[in-house]
Amino acid sequence: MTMQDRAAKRSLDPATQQMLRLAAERGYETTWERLEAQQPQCGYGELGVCCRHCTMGPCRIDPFGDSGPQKGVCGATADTIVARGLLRMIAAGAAAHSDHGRDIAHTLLLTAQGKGGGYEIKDEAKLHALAAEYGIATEGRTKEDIALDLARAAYAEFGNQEGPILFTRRAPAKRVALWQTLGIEPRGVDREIVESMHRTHIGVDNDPVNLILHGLRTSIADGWGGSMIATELSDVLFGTPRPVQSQANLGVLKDDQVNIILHGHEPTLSEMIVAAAQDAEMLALAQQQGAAGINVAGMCCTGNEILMRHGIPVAGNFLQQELALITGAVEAMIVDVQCVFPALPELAACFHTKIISTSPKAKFPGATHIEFHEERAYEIAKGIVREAVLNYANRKAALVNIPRDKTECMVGFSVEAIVAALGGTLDPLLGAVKSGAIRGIAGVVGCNNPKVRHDYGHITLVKELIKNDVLVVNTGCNAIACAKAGLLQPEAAELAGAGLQGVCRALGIPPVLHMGSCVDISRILVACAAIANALGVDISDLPVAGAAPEWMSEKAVSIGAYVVSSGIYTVLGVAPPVLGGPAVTQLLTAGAEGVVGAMFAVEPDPEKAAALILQHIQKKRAALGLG
Ligand code: SF4
Ligand code: MSK
Repeated sequence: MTMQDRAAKRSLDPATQQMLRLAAERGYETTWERLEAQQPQCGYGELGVCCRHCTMGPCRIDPFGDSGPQKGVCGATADTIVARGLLRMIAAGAAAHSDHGRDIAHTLLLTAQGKGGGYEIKDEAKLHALAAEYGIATEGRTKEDIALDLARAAYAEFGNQEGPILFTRRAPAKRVALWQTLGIEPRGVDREIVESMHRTHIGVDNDPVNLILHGLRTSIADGWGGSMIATELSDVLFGTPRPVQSQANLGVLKDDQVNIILHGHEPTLSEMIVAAAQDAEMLALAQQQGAAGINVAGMCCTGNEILMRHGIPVAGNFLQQELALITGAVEAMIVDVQCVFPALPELAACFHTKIISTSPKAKFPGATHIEFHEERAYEIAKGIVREAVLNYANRKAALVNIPRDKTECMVGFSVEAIVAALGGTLDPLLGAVKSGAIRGIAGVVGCNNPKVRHDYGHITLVKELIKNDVLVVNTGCNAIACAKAGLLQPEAAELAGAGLQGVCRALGIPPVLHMGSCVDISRILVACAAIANALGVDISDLPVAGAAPEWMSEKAVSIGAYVVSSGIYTVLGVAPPVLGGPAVTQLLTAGAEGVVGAMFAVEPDPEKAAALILQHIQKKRAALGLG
């Protein structure tokens, strides 16, 4: 296979293909080579039938049943092992999102106490709305006093023993009642995660159904708890996103400027870096170093956070993190937590690029560690930017290869922004759904995965959906894929069916609405709840669906679980490690429908995935009498 063909097989994105060809030419190792080196990957692991929860193991179950053990040493069956493994994945994913939410609550607390090193409360209207939801008095109080009570109340949601988690009350009453009947209404965020670990210890919960039900409860604590707290309090601190124009792909890096890439997830650090990069002192220093300016670009979800709020361009999604380094034009890649390859420092050593880790929770051997503390946020951010600026002089011109590809995008569709675009009420959207101009709404989210052709699953599925008049809302790496492919521009309406096209043209919006980072899938839940409440039905009655065509992380497992728990049919492009447990597989892909009103499907072909979603939307429309 030629280098060209190989690169095209790995990615749909031209900038990525260009960098992959360069990597092959120069012998830089990327995730794709490491995936190949891992072949064949463990079949037991793939099916989820291995367990090392105790030292009587590790145990694995023969999936074919004729040549190996059918039970672990303790007697655990394949379904028990699979269910325990899945529950631990959900717990890890929920922990990641929720710890992010806790950090934002902590930042709000410090800010309210006057100890936030440069943060301020940017959205007072949202602060007041949330205070009202929590029953916090606002009359005659300063925003700091209100924020202090709000931060404390949100903080308490993590350690609460009895619940309910307040934001679960945003779900339609029927949904909440169903969760209560099933015994899966979450109590405190941390409690459900801890209980997941307890239940999956040897000799505790061995009933696959009981384990999966707790997985749903833990995931609800993420989606309607930790993640939603992260989103809402980020809006209070940093502002609720409104539509803004920007650009996406590696072409946003600049030849003649200091390039800083912000990679990871939490907006606390990235917000301050964005501010510090505009500091006159830093700009003067950059000039002294011979640079025309300081160019900040995002990557993955921290990229989405600053893209949505400031229009800071995004350099790429998950699988482009190494390729950004291969441009040779990055002075510093600043990382915090989640989705950051441990491989980065070794690759960065081939260039002048500094990998700067900042979180006490995430250190990377080979990286420069400059620990970030909210109390001294601006001062530390300036120190980090200084490191990057001073590194500009070390750039090796001969190694610089910045692809030209960059695409215009319109982003920033928070629920508030969507309602504003609709003229202040959901009615035009409901009208369009009822008339059939919009057949339904699909949330397409999630990662990249080198097992799937990069961006192909995302773009093919989204194009197919909008062509069939399904409005797409997205977050995470799907949103970045769509930005690069030009689907986040109002002009992309021409790719939509006549009905959706008409709605987009009338409102001046793209057919694919960027709603934010991974934790912002909570915005999609809020939107679904609002639509269901307006129609007087449950979320599971709506013509809506979810999809994650290229997912890879444990966070995505938790997301999938809370989306299904919320009543939304979800199609996965990559199979989770459950297929070795027939009862668990049956429960997730069929039985769940009768329990929570929604289920999973696994479909690697994005065109077939679109067909499944369209079929589902049609079924729901018919049940609502919408035809
Ligand atoms: Fe094996 Fe059971 Fe121990 Fe798992 S918990 S390693 S199945 S003995
Ligand atoms: S960054 S979790 S690769 S979407 Fe949120 Fe992208 Fe998935 Fe990370």
